[in-house]
Amino acid sequence: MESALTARDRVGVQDFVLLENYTSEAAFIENLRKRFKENLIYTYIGSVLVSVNPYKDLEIYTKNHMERYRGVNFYEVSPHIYAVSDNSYRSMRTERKDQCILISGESGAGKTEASKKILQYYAVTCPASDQVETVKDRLLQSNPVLEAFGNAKTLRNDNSSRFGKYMDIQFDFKGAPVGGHILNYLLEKSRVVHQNHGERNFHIFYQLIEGGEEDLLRRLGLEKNPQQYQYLVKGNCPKVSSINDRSDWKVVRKALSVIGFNEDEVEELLNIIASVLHLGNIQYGGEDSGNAYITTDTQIKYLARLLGVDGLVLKEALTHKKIIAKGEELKSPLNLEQAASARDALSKAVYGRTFTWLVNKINVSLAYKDDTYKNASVIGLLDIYGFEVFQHNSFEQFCINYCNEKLQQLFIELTLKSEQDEYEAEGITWEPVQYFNNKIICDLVEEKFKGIISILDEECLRPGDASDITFLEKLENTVGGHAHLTTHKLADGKTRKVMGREEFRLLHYAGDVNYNVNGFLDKNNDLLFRNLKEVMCMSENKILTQCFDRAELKDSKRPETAATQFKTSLAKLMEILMSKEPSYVRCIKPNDAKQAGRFDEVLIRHQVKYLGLMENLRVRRAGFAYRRHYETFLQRYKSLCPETWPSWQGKLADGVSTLVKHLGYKPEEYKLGRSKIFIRFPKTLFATEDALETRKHSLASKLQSSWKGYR
Ligand code: AD9
Ligand code: MG
Repeated sequence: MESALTARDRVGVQDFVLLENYTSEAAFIENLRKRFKENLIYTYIGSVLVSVNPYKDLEIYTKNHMERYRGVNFYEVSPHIYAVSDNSYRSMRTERKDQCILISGESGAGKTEASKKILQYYAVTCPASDQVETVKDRLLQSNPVLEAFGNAKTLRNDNSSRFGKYMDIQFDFKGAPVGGHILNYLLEKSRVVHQNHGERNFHIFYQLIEGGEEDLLRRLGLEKNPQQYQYLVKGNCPKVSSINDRSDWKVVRKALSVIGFNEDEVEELLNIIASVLHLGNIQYGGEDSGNAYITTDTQIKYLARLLGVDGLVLKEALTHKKIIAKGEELKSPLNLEQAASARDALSKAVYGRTFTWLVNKINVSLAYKDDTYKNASVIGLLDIYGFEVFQHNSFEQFCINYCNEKLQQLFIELTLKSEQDEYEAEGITWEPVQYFNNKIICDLVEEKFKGIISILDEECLRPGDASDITFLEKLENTVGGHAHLTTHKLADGKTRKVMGREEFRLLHYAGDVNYNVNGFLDKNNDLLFRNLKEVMCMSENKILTQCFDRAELKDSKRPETAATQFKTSLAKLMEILMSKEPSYVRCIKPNDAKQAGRFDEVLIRHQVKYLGLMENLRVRRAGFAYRRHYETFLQRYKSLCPETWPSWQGKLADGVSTLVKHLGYKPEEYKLGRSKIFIRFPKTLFATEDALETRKHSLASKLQSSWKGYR
């Protein structure tokens, strides 16, 4: 049998708080590496779960595993996503407090897989009834549908979620799941019309083309070859070895019917998907005057039929722009470039709004119908894009990283608060911890009038010569002196070299990121010409009539900009999360090659940094490395003291006190709270663990020799 000491050498510690040298990043990474080698992908920092993507199927998600984690004490079994799931579930049940599980990490780190594992855990282990079975099925089946429409192959992940997702699972008083609700954030619409080399459009397009039955494709006017479609060829990557579009199509079709889509709705939905492909194939020619005209009439014919719109009106709208000035309608022709961008704007709007419609439709199907469930308890799952730093960072990265700043702020505040609360509840003096509060960066982005978003909106609304560059200049003039923002103009000699003229740099909590302002105004405006909106409002497609509301045409107010909408939805999300008790899953991607067994240290060190794990550990370890309820502690170690073995009859606190005195704990090594023992250093605990191991050994060998005597 391996001793506790050598086991620790081999597989590391299962909780980073037990690292002797807890401030050392090298020790942290070494511990991760040891465990990863042994296929131990999960490790705790206190109650936070750190998970490293194994890039292979491990036999740790079976029903037996689920049973093993059900109802057991969090720390008594090895770290697992099921332990976190179970812990949240039990806290919800016993403390009647809503929970949320926040999953973060960079693209490909395993967030979506983790959220699916949690959902499966609840589906299998929670009590059920007939009605609940339907809800469980729908909750599970919402995933393939949302992934088909919201995920795509990127360079980083073959199944990358291109939207943020927060999902509430609602439970009744018996603890059975009875409903759910999904909020979606910032779908990457630009992917509909353009993909980088080696990337694809959203899965659904390929699934439909590869998997769609012949009559269906004929009706939609589609050919069975993705290479025929302009919107699918940009990345030059029609096939992905890890993806089977044809079988995924079947899964999605079935999922749609489980969720409750009827045949008509599916037909309308597919009409829209096919229409986007036809829109992409619309081509323009240029008249001598420079005005654009459409050269591909077949597409218009299909579009008119599939969307139920007048072909001529659509044609006109794709080549002209209509504006209302002083109450009068003015129409002006578009040039080639403008026409192509109007067409793409329409495709993005149609796809983006259809996606939102889909989420709403799933929500209707997940909504609990019975009034008796009104007071349902909730566990929320947040699977949202992690911090992104690319070679070229644009408006999307700006929004995503802003979101991560907000989540980090929440995390720091809540972790510190929960530490503080625990010390207070246990009657132990709180020792203040120094930490970096990133509120200053959140304010820089979101403050009224002076924040980056406000400045961007102001430029978007300003008539005249407003451009991406004037936005940058305004940034320089307004927040140029800020400690967390630099531009080429403001940079000192050292940084100037690595900054472009069109960039601004934000000093995020996780590191510095340069953002290129090109396209910021357009993306933030996210405008669709009025006449294109009008055509969509006239559509006979029932989904589109819900997506494009006529009221929008009457409303002369400008719609909210993309960044402001995002800011508002994030503020709401923070409110939701604040009202719940959080648990955290921090996902790490081990290498860029999507390969099993490869532990790329440089890449991992980066993630440890921008997930704020060292800071997290420092806060958690500031006072005491280890804390346990008296009962748990006594149960585990009582055999080490003759007075507590085989059982302690008196008060638990007295039992623990007797035990640790017998073990020779020095007063500075521990503190006794109201219900828990706090141990300051890991070595104290290790010595106790080793003593336990030695005792087990000597018992085992005694037992063996006494058996020999009988033989
Ligand atoms: V993104 O920000 O949406 O691009 P995620 O969601 O963090 O990203 P995802 O969960 O999709 O990553 O994981 C990427 C791939 O890693 C999966 O498709 C699996 O092939 C692989 N993976 C992730 N987690 C596990 C796991 N626990 N076991 C086995 C895994 N494979
Ligand atoms: Mg994902």
